[in-house]
Amino acid sequence: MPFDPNLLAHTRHLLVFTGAGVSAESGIATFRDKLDGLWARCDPTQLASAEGFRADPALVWGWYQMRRAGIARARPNPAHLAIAALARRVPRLTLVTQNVDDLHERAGSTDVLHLHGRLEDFRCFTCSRPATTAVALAADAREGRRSDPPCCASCGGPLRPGVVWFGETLPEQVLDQAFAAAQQCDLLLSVGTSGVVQPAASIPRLALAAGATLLHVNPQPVMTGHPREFALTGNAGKVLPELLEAAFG
Ligand code: BJW
Ligand code: ZN
Repeated sequence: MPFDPNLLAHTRHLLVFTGAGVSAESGIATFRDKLDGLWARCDPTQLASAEGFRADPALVWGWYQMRRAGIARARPNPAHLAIAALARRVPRLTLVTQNVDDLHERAGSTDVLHLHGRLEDFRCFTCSRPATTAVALAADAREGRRSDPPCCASCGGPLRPGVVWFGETLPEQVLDQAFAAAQQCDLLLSVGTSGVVQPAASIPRLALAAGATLLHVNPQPVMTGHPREFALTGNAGKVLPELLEAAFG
């Protein structure tokens, strides 16, 4: 059965749950895309881990600097803009993202719940103190080189990005707010995520279990077979503006 846009038009609490695919059309590689250059033989699950950082801090820091440079050059795409516009159309919208970029904010979304942290935050790998000075983006970052992390002003340890790596716990308050929204929403719009990384991937399942409808937007098949689950197959930058038009005219 196709998704009826009237359901969106009559939604009271919409939970938008995004993954790397929402930023793909801004030119940001998704997490499971093949890596280029120095990182072609690296596994992102190794790079995004404390073990990977401990083994080779300059490799991991260089990868993050390269991604930071790409995000600084990128612009929000029609999918980010459509999500920001949705907040003006429904009585209540909660935006939960797994992304560490700031493209939702730059599109005009507010109160974004970042489950996996943000690339622009830093803390010390050794003593965990947050770094108060902004980290400069080296001019060669976009070329993708190894790069030694800056040192902590308190203990001299290496700084690390304030993101959530594999094996680390998610920010508790953010996760609690996301789970609460999953249990309260009447529609969950899941955009551009493979839905394999836990505990984030349990959010759509939690919403279904609490009685919500689930709508996926993804060019790949992601349905699990639940009777209240729907999919719009395609790129978010095309599908979301069309969905808005169909629901609100
Ligand atoms: C488009 C598109 C377009 C493309 N339009 N769509 C239960 C079972 C098994 C394992 C675990 C479990 N619970 C926990 C684990 C372990 C682990 C885990 O889930 N592993 C799985 C891989 C199996 N989880 C953890 O370790 C988490 N921590 C934890 O559980 O702590 C508790 C604990 C601690 C200690 C001991 C024991 C327990 C932490 C997970 C942190 C994930 N972090 C990362 C890196 C963030 C920093 C960074 O960016 O560098 O987060 S990993 C990476 O995956 C990143 C993403 O946010 C996340 C999700 O990826 P996403 O967004 O779905 O991207 P892709 O690339 O997978 O998919 C893109 C999608 O877009 C695709 O579907 C495309 O088709 C689509 N697409 N173009 C629309 N134009
Ligand atoms: Zn320190």
